[in-house]
Amino acid sequence: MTDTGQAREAREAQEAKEAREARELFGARFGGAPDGVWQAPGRANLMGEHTDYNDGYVLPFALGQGVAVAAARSADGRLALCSRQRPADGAEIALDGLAPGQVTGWAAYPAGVAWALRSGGYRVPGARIAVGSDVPEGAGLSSSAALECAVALALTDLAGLDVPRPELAGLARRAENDFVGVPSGIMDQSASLLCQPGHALLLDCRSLEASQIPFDPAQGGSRLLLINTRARHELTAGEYGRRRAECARAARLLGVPSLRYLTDDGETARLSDPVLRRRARHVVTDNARVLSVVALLRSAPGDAYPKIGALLTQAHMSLRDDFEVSWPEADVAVDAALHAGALGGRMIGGGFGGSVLALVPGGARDAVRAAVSGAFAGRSWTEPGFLEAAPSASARRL
Ligand code: GAF
Repeated sequence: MTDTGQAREAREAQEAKEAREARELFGARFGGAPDGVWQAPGRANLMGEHTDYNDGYVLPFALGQGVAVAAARSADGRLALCSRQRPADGAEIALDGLAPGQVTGWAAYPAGVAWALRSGGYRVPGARIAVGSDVPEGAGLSSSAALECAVALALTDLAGLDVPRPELAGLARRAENDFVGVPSGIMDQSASLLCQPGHALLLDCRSLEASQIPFDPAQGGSRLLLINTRARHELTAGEYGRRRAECARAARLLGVPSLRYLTDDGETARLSDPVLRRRARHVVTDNARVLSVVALLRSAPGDAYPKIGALLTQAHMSLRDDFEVSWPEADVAVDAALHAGALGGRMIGGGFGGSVLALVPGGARDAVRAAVSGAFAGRSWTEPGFLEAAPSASARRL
């Protein structure tokens, strides 16, 4: 069997296991069988970081790993929640009168989704929901958005509502922004709800136009290696919000509605504050890198990977030096991967912890893993985690 065939089989087996575990948890906690099981994937982002809330471009792809929810409609107008990852932390929430600030912890994400759907005019019912996940938490792979999207799909399906996916992504984001209080952009929810297998999703975050870009590194002999640096990523921490505010200020000073309107990084020279200048330069150059990667994938998919690798490494330097959201473990992982033969690599997600994405020629995979592990061991850091990623399907009923 080919590598791709093996990967597909492994993914299907994993998916069946997730569905089974979610059903079992549902039975153990609530009794009986759920009405269905829904799964939504985590994501990695090929290019375009901190560009979404600047109205720019992003190019994420869905992971095979995701959040599975086993759910059943209930008539009592309440959301009953339990999680395999947090067995001691169940919740029961009355939906009528639900408002931001009333629910904390992980339950705020599903509760926020119900709240956002109802605020958007979708009369979703009470439900019993059992949650399981194989997205590593705190790894910057969007486990929160996956949870939101799985719940959004489950609740709307249970209510017999057919909400267009881009709108559902917006409502899931609203849950995160306005209910949980995390000021994220639209990338993660869009990736979880709109990606297709074998493709990356080009999303124009100004118009919300989404295009599927064929993306299959295995065909070009390369692999996508995700390196979990084990430094935990927390978006609620203040730096993400600070970067957003800096970008908004830079745009205001430059007299544009958002940094997306700048297409030439020379224009950032008009900013006298060196910090704002660097922030703006990252956004402008990263938007351009997204478009370059898309052009490479469209014109020469087989030969594109060495060039895409170089762009990944450039993006890492920009995130490290201009946007200043990288962290020591990510910098060491990128350097070690490059020395061991990776075509390129960069931190992904919001930063200050989480994962690195390395593009690796098939033959160098083991050397790259050994080099990164060795570099971490040499610094007495926790052993990194490795995950081979394949652009996968978006959220669905299993
Ligand atoms: C996090 C956010 F949730 C996204 O919206 C995006 O801004 C990303 O950080 C950085 O590109 O994942």
